[in-house]
Parts: sequence; C-alpha cells; structure tokens
Amino acid sequence: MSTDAVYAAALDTAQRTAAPINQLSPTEEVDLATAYATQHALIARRVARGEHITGVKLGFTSRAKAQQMGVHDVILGTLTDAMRLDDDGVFARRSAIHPRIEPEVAYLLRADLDASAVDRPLSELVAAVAPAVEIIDSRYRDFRFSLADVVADNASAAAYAIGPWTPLDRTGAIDNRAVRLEVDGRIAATGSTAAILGDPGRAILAAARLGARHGFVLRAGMVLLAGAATAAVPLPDRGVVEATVTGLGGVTIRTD
Ligand code: OOG
Repeated sequence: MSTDAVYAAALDTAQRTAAPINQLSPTEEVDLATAYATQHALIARRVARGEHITGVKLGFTSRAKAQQMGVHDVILGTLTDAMRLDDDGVFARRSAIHPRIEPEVAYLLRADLDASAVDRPLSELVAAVAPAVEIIDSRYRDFRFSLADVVADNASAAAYAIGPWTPLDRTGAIDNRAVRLEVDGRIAATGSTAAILGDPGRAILAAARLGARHGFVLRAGMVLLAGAATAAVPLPDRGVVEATVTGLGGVTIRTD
C-alpha cells in the first residue's frame, strides 16, 4: 500500500471506532501533498461505503482558531452526507473521541468553483448564506497535530448542521455580524463574522484556490463551511448547542 493509503486506513479506523491514534508527523516527515492525498484516500473509503460528498470546509480562517491549535495556514476538508445533521438534530456523543463545536457561516454554491472563480463576482458563485455549527473531532490523541496531520485527518471534520438559508441578494453586508454560541442557554463563545478572513466572503476564493491546488472538485449545489468565527468549545455530553449570526438566524443541535 502507498503511504497515503496506510495513513488513510489508520485515520478511518480511528474515526469509526472513536479511538485516537498518534500523530503521523513526529515519526515521519509528512508533506502537504501527501497529507491531501491521504485525505482524498480517506474520503474515497467513505464514498466506497456509500457516502456522498456534500461540500467542503475551510479550517483556520480565523486567528482565534489558528492560535488555539498552533497552526498558521488555511486548509480544506471534505464534507459528506453522513456528517450532516438536521437543524435541531441529535449528535451521538459516543461516536466521537473528544468533540468540540464551533459557530460558522455556510455558503451554498451557485456555480462550480475552480481557479477561474477569482475573476467572477460573489453573486455568480454563491446562491445563499446560512448560520451553521460544525463539530470537530481530531482523530489524534490529545487533539494535537501539525498542519499536515490535520489536513490528512480531513480537517478534524465530524458533523455539521446548517440553519435557514437566506438568498445572497437578501443578506446585506455580512462582513461584521455578531456570532454567538450558546450551550444550554449560556453563552460559550462570541465573535464576529469579520474574524473569518476579515470577511467570510473571502472564504469562497480561498476555497477555490486551495481546491484547485489540492485536487478538490467544488460543484454548484455543494456547501462551503467558511471556518469558525470563534475558538472551539468542548461539546457537552448531553445538552443543547445553538449558534446564531445576527440577521441570518440560528441553528441548534442536541447531544446525547
Ligand atoms: C481543525 C479544524 C479547524 C476551523 O473552523 O478553523 C476548523 C481543528 O481545529 O481541529 O474547522
């Protein structure tokens, strides 16, 4: 087996059994190309089991997240239908190792996103915007990793839920909207959409660029999670988590 297939098998088993593994990087020099090849091999295993790709997620688009995890570059991960929760849906805590949750902004793509997207207006690329939550769960012990480790581990993606979509032409400017994460009605994190690359709209071009460079296919109809607006907070074992973005509404998940 190739190196990326070996890594992908280990990460896949870690996710399916909720049992953490050691980082790849302390023992081996893993470059970013191998890390993305591993992620694609990992997703290919899930697709072979019947999952469908629903979109992509950006990671480390906010300074709060990059500082929290000690990494410095924006990365891309892959979302599948098995990760999707309904608004007000239930996430099974025992299916994860050490899950955390973060409030995000989601975009619904109107057009395929490739390298040519950089020359097109946002209104041609995006159909709608929504508040979202993402549950992340590193498959590495102690939630510690290098940039290559976390790319290989599909950017820690575990689950996501999306609130009501607002058509792009009805959102107004969303470059500085208040973002709030509540756990059981108590405020767990607050921030602004401005924390996401200065303006979450920049996530579209960041995804187009990274996608073209690292072999992702971004199609109209897919979802793009633009990255957390705050640091991540531990997911409660049992409880209700709600994320709201001023003017876009909110989205809720429950854990059990
Ligand atoms: C990696 C995922 C980062 C974000 O929104 O910045 C991320 C991690 O922190 O484990 O999803």
